Formats: sequence, structure tokens, C-alpha cells
Amino acid sequence: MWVVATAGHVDHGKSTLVRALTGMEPDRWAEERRRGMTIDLGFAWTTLPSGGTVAFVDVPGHERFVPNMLAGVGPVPAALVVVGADEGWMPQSAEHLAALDALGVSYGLLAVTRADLADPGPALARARAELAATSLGAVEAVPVSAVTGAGLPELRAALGRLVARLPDPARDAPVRLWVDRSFTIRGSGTVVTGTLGGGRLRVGDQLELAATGEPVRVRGLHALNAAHDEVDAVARVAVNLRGVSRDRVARGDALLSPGRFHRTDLLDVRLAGDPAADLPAALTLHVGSAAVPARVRPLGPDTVRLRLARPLPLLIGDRALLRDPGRHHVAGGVTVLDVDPPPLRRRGAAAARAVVLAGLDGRPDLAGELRRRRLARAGELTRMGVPVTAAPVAGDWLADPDHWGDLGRRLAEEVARHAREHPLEAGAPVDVLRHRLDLPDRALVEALLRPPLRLRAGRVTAAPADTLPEPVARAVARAVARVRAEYGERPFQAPEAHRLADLGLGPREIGAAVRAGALLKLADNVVLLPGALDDAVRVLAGLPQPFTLSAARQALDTTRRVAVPLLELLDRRGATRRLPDDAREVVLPPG
Ligand SMILES: Nc1nc2c(ncn2[C@@H]2O[C@H](COP(=O)(O)OP(=O)(O)O)[C@@H](O)[C@H]2O)c(=O)[nH]1
Ligand SMILES: [Mg+2]
Repeated sequence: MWVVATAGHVDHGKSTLVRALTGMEPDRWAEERRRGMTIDLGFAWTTLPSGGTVAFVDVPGHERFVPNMLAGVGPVPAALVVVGADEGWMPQSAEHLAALDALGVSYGLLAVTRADLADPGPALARARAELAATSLGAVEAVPVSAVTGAGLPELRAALGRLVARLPDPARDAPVRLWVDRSFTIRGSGTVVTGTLGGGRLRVGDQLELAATGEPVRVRGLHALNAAHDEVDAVARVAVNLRGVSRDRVARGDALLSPGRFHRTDLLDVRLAGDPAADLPAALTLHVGSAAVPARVRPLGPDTVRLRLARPLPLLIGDRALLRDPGRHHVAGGVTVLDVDPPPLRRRGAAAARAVVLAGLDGRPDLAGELRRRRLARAGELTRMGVPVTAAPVAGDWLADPDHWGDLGRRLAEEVARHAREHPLEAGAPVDVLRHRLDLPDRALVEALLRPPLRLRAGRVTAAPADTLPEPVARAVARAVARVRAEYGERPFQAPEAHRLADLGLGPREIGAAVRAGALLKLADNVVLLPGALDDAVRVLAGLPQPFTLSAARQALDTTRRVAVPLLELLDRRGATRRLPDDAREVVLPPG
């Protein structure tokens, strides 16, 4: 199936032409038929002589109903532009064409109707010239009369050629079905309709409503009034939803493949063409079938930031248009550049952002996106419309290669710095490093580890060249346990050198025990248990200040062999301060 939307000024014969082509009545409402005027979208379809079915979305031409028109053409890739031979080019001919151009519709056909009432030549020439200057470009043009039937076979043939040129839809794309109608059918519940532009719908599918994110299930599917188990894009579809009341879903909402779209109320866009310098600060953004008030903040010469009154499921590269509802005029087309832009808090941030935006064109670009975001989750990127073709660095994280290399270097520096600042700790805790590098996930820290960095018990160390063989390490652990048992009650009595030797604690073993945080080394062959520093400060803080070395030695119940290096270490740590007369005072009482 193909879907084509009509476009053109009111009373130029759009609905009559659709009726003549399909034998169906596109004006659905009694009021429309009474007034002889399309108010809302109409739907009709026919089989083409070339084969295949084309469905028409018939739009209203009256200026009051342009928002309805936009809801109809938004999701449709091709247009049948209708101009009356007798009246020629008119204001909504121009406004509808501006809308098609803004949305980037590039497939179209021109029908000059009411050709029995006037020479179609002048209207055709004017319209063709107008279309040529837009995204539609050069189109086939066919004069027709719905009254005499003249030109209808030619128009059908031209439609066949038009749809043959339409690009194949992406069948594996996620579903984003913009809702253009919702109603209830007794016994079935809520039904929504729309133009399925990509992907596939199946009965039983779980989807989510864009407006609220709430999950919904497809209970039944219709295309062109016939029930189907599944429908592929492109198609006009009616979806019966389970468990949703009619008032929770309306035109402008969308049915989405779950988790596949980023809903945003903040986006940066490029304005098409020659943007007016005096773009109003408040406009309406039309995209898909949605129309949402937007605050406009200019950034660069042709880029603006939009703050929407409610979030929409938008992708990078989406086309939309801004309209001034008060002035009945399309202010311009926009291309979505970023659906998750950074906040502009600091001075100069807007100008810097304008420079970034100047380099974007709305084509999703993984490398560029990573360069700007530095780190991003695969799911986040696909939800913005960026295909993820690179391998993650950890979990579902992708990284800009330069940034990743930089992080690796900074990690090594932070590990070294932590070792300097905390010589007694057996490496830097992963969470401390995660903070220092401002990383969102500890898996990233772990993925950054390269030899000689390694992870042990939640800490990262630059692995020493002389790590102990396993049996030696066990012996060291046993020796340390003995020290603990013997000296735990006398925390400031260091084992004598011969005792250390008896326990098998030579310089290499002591070094390993210190790195593991099991012993505290004050000087060669002078070791204490690790809690001794805090305990010492606590004892010293209880002395009258300042205190002498001798007073400290007595209070700690130890010898000069221990007291001298212990106080020097405390001085270096800033816990105590040595005064000019060699007395000391406690600077930082133990917390
Ligand atoms: N004579 C003549 N009248 C037409 C033709 N097409 C439409 N009309 C009439 O023009 C009026 C407006 O047509 P309609 O289809 O409602 O226009 P729309 O507003 O563009 O949908 C109606 O009275 C139609 O009967 C045509 O080809 N020839
Ligand atoms: Mg009509």
C-alpha cells in the first residue's frame, strides 16, 4: 500500500477528485457534507491500474483547518497537490505547499482540477513553477475534470508512476505511529488510526503511548477496513488497543515500539531556507500528527532551541515545521539536530552551542555524537536515532576513542596519586577513581584497567613487579597474624628486629604486608599495626599541649626507636605540628 495526502486551497476540488478516483466519500462528517467543506482528515483508497493500492489522506483546504491538514500530511511521504483551473494559485495553495516543503516532502503530483470550467494552462504553469522551487521539485502535472471525467485515466497512470518511485519503507524500523484519529467502537474499545511510515505492527504487540509512556497492547489491526494479524509499512492502519480508555489517547499522540524513542521537550533545530530575523518567541511545532506550543530561543544564524509544552518522541533528522497560529502562516521548516541538548547555564554557552550546531546537519553520526557526548549508552543513542555500529567499551557504554585514551592516562595518574596520598592503603578504591574521573559507571573504571594497573578486592593498584608467590604470601599473612596477637594490646611496641626475623618477615615480606595494608612501616625494621596512627593521635591529643618527645614517648608507653619516626610520620601527615622549640602539638584531633 502507498499513502498520498492531498494539498490545496479550499474548494479547488480535492475531495471531489478523491471521490472520483476511489468511489469513496472522504468527507466523513455529516457537517462536512452539509457544508460541502472538508473540516477534518478524510480517508479513501483505490487500486491503481498499474497494480497496488493507494490510500488518500484528504485534507481540509480552509485556512482555519491548517492544523488538521498538517496532522494528515505530517507522516505521509507523497502529496497530490490540487489547484483549481478557474481560481488558480491561492493563499492556502501557497501555505500547503510551504508546509510540504518545510516537511521535506519530495514526491508529488499536480492535478489542475475543474478543467471544464476554465483553461487549465495558466493555473498549471503557475503551480508548476511554485512547486519547482520547493522540495517537490519538477512534478508531473495533469489537468482533470471530476465532472466530465476528462484527465482521470491520465491521473491514475501518473499516480502509478509516482508510487513506483517511492522509496521502500524500513520494515525493521521501530514503530512510531502518529495518531490522527481516536474513537471507540462498541464492544472493542479504543481504536486509533494513523499512517504507518516504517516498521511492522502485529496483533498482540506491546507498544507504549508517547504522551505518558504507558504500555498498551494491540488487540486488533485493520488496514483499509479489513482485519489483519500484521501490517507492514507503509499503510493506513486502525489499531484496537487493549486497556486504554479513549480519553487517554488523542491526535498528536503516538504509538511507539517500547524503549525505542527518546521523548524530549528540549531540542535544537536548524531552520530551513532564509530564516526570518524576527522569528516570534512563541510558535507551534507541528511534527507527525502533533501540534505543540514551543518557546523559541535563537542560537545561531539558522539554529534555535525549542522548549516544548509537552515532550514528543523525536529523532535526530526529523523534519517538522513551526507555524504562527495567530498569523496563519508557516514560519518555517526545521530539521532536528539534537534531541538531548546540553543545558546552557554558563555565560557564553549559547554562543558555544551555536558553533557546535553549525557543524550538524541532522544526519545521525555516531562518531560525531560520541565526540560531543564523550560517553553514551547504546540504548540512548538508538533512541535518539543514531545507529550504533561501534563496539561498546563496557556493558552498553560507547566512548569517543580520544576521550577513552585520555581517561586511561588519567586513571593511571589517579592511582599513583592515591598511592602517594594514602601509602598505607592497598590501592585506590574503584568508586574513588570513578568519582575522580567523573564516570557514571564503575564498569567503566574496570574496563579502563591496563597493565600494570589491576583490580584486587575492589581496589586498583599498580601491581608491584615483585608480587609474592602464593605460599610466601600465606606465610606473610600468618606472620602478621602473630604480630597482631602479640602486639594488639601494646599498639606502640614495635617487634624487635630479631623477632621479625624469627617470624620470617624480611624486607620483601614487610613490603608486601605494607602494600596490603596489613602493617604500617615507620622505618626499616620498625613496624606497627595499621590502626596505630589514629590511636597515637588520640593519646597525644589528651596531653597538655604542646608536648615534648619524652612526654609523648611516656604517654604512648614506647621507646625512642618507635616514638621518633612515629611523630615524624604524624608531622608529615599533618596530624601533629613540630614547633621551633622541638615541642609538638596536635593539629587534627582524631575524628
Ligand atoms: N465543474 C467542476 N466542479 C468541480 C470539480 N471538482 C470539484 N468541483 C466542485 O467544486 C466544489 C468544491 O469541491 P471540493 O471537492 O469540496 O473541494 P475541496 O475543498 O478542495 O475538497 C464542489 O462544489 C465540487 O462539486 C470539477 O472538476 N469540475
Ligand atoms: Mg475537501
